Amino acid sequence: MSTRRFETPDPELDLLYRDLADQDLQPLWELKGLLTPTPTVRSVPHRWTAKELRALGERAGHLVPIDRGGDRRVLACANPGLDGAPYAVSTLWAAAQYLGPHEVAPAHRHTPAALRFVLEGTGVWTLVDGDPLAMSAGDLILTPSWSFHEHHNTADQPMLWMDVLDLPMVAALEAVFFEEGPSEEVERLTATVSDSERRYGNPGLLPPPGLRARPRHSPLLAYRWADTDLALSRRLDATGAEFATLAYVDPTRGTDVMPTMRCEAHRVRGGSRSPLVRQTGSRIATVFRGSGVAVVGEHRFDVAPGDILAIPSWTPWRLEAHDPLDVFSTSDAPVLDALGLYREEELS
Ligand code: 1HN
Repeated sequence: MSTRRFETPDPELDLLYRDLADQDLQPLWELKGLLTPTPTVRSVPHRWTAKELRALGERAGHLVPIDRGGDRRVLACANPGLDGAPYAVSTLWAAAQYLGPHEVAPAHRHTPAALRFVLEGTGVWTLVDGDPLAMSAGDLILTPSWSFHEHHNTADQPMLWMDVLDLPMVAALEAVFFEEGPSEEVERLTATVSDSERRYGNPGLLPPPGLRARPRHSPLLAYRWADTDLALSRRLDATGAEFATLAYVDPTRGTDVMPTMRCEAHRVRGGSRSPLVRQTGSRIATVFRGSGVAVVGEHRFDVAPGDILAIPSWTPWRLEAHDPLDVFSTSDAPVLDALGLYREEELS
């Protein structure tokens, strides 16, 4: 590839443009669209239905053994606006992962951070640096940057969950590293309560400051649906509002759970809707319970449990509930916040 050569009818100027191109230089005065009044957004609003994700995951489960799929049986949501890149929105990877009965997705680690939101089932444990985290429907499980993680299914049923990674962001920063886990047999641990939850999962109670771990991410690695459910219903009771959003936070600092991803739980009362808002940064959402409509830009997507939605930057969105609607979402907001680029507005 060579530098773009600009052309003009003025022969002398045209010569200059040729010589500039020879030196891999470009004239700013010919460059269009660098600074736009509002963000240029390549990703488009999109919905992947649970029905298709489940059916196709199941077919892959029969046809593709885990070792053939680079250790994971994952169907990547590829946004139609991103020219075939396996990214759900420009900064986030989102996928459905299908793990069959008694299968193991072996340990590895990478600098892109991941989170899992469990769509259905129970009986899978994710070991994060050896700590066994049980996975059940509605749970949020973190696998922070560079932590070893493997998944093993102890059940006779398959399990399906949504993976979200900051991979496109880390790839853009050219900071992707990857390493296989130890090749010797890892002990397939299970536990009803993880070490992380024993230490950091007690409401309002933490080890004294001097005894706390201080990683860049939340030391609490699992957020259980029963707690989320209770917190959402209490929030609605407390405010009397039609709609509640709660942020999952690092209990030691009150900050986002990981440096690159903000996680939120939303509940809309049956027959109600959330305000129409837009924010800078990209968001992935999935429906956990209920049904309704997700308005994203010009689209009105009917949504059911397990559907995955792409909500691109600066695109107005709202949730409309038929029955009470519970939605999990995650975004790159901590990065925009840290850089002073986060903007949010409510539209009438
Ligand atoms: C990964 O490690 C997992 O551990 C899932 O479950 C999806 C997508 C891209 C790169 C690594 C997992 C992934 C991934």
